[in-house]
Amino acid sequence: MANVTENGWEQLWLRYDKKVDAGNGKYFEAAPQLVGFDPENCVVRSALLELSRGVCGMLGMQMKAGDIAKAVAGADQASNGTAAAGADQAGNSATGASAAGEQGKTSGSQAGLVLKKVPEGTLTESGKALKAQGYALCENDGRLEITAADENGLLYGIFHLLRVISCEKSLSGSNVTCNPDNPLRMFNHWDNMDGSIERGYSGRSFFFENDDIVINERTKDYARLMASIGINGVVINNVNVKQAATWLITDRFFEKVVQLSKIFAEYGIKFFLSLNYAATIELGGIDSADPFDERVIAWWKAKMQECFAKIPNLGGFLVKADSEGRPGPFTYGRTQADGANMLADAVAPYGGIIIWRCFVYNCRQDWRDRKTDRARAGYDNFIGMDGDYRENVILQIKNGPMDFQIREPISPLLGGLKKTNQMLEVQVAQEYTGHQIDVCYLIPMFKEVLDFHTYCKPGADTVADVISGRTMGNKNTGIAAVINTGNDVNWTGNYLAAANLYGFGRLAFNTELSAEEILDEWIPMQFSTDAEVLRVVKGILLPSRATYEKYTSPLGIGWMVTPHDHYGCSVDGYEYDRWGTYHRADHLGMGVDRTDAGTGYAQQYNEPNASMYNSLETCPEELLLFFHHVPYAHVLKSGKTLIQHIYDSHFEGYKEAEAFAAAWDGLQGKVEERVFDNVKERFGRQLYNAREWRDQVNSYFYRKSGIEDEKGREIY
Ligand code: GCV
Repeated sequence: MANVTENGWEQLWLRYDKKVDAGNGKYFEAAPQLVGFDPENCVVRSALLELSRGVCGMLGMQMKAGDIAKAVAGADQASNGTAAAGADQAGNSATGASAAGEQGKTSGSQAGLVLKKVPEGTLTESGKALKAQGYALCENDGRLEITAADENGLLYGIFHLLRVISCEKSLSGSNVTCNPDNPLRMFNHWDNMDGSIERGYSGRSFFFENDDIVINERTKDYARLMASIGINGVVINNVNVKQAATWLITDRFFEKVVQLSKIFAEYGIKFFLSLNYAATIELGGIDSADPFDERVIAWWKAKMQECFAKIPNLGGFLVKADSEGRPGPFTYGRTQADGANMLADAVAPYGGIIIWRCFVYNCRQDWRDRKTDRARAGYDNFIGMDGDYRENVILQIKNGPMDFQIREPISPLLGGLKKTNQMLEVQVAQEYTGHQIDVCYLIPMFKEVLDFHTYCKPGADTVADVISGRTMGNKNTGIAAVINTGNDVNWTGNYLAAANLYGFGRLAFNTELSAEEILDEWIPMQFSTDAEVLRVVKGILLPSRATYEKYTSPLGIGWMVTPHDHYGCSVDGYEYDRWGTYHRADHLGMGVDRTDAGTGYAQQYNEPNASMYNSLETCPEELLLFFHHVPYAHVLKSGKTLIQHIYDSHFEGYKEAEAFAAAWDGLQGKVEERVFDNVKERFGRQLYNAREWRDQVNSYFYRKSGIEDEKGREIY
């Protein structure tokens, strides 16, 4: 069961240890036939090598690297008669394929594995049209065929096949077509060049150390992990681009940037960098970053020409402007569209895109006037320019209007913007959701976001519709997550946090997957196919978000975390409100009035959402305190008063966390010892944290309200 490689890090769900063969070995007795794919293509080669590695590890079908080279060579001769690339050079894995076979044939009767390229739009066996980066996997009479319109599709098809083997399921009778729902499926790293990670909870960066770029075998394993879940774009550096990171677009780092981006290219992943909007000042020696200044425009044009000429796999750039101290166009009296478009024009000749974040707000606002509302900022700063953005600009919008709280309404910009490319940003890194100490499976939350009806267009109005391009018919759209990885042996600090890493990628590819289906894949791949392990881990993960919510901030109010660190309870701790009034709690009630009578935020939604949130009667209760200031005696639909709900949910949340820890204890001996110990140790810390939250929140509101707990429990 060993899964720590000799290099010192794990393979997570790509561990490829020995599995029970559910009758799949027969597809790999002969070398796979390549039809239409260029065997010299680096992504094709990665796919074949992954196949060989997986089949060898899981089914024990030995084959030397030379044999896959033969397979590649055979295919190459059959398709275009040129010499093949030596797979030996590309890796040293073994493969289940045994001989070159009759390459290029597509005869329906031939058993084995066929990897076939077809034009986009081709109808698959299951009657669907193949899209870019999609694949079909089909089995008939011992012949298994992966059909794809491009190399990414082939790679994802191979990973699908390996997933099935890893879960000890049969490939026989397979007939699926999997097209990606989102064109762009990205991870954003908040890694700094000194090796630290902003909001990182699993060690240091594996991309950077001592203001330099790190490239090693782990980089490749990272790319494999990403490709295995369908990720096709990665931003390697923090959106807060400071000091050395500003120089990533200069000769000082180009050589290593290129090396890194080539590794990504081998796995079909576009390479992105975060940009410092003020680079004209910091690098260019120009005294301005005004997007209308000709010197600024010319500098960026030349810089982008240089970047795209030097970095072959560059997809574009991510920009955080005018937020939390970062520079931006506001300094020059320009709009966010002015800034984004100036950069978009500079990258357009090279097919580049600019992903512009909508996390723009004034963190120095004075909250005491009760009208000021950070939640309003994203919409107020962007909605007026809807339709003014270039085609190669995508606005990246956090799921909620504030900042990745355990419960927030969906940002009204999503589906509020009707003529602008949009991308959803979620946070897999557990900044506000337990720092990868507390268990918190986030996929149920992401599903809620994707399923939300924005009412922007009849029949195609969910967030999933908007970001997939279905609403507007646009193609520069997608989904991004702030990643939760670091250089810890297990990548994510807590082993259970890898469920969020895996789950995000799978969900980004297929937004229809349920949170449970994702676990049904991930648990057998990463831990064990033992039914008890599956039952217990699912029993912990599926309700874990609800549990975390119960023992932290109630009914959508959010925050109440320690300032800056964002772990642990501090009821008045919201760092951008130094008067401690964010939650508006007094002796009578609590909650922020965001109705017409309050900050007016509810009006930012399309109808009927605006009215729904505006009214106390129709506002969903899980968001009650986000939208309304409510007396403690207010009776909820459950029949409980608000204050009793606070007490009860906090006691319940703690008890549930205790039950998770006990359930995990039952897995001793069923999962590897270091996995068991790691999660057990985290549960110990989670219980301490949950108890602190429970007691601090309950005491705070008991003292404010003076209302006793009906159940007479100990509240101080
Ligand atoms: C990268 C929050 C986080 C910051 C983060 C910021 C952002 O404010 O606390 O660490 O900065 O969001 O998303 O830009």
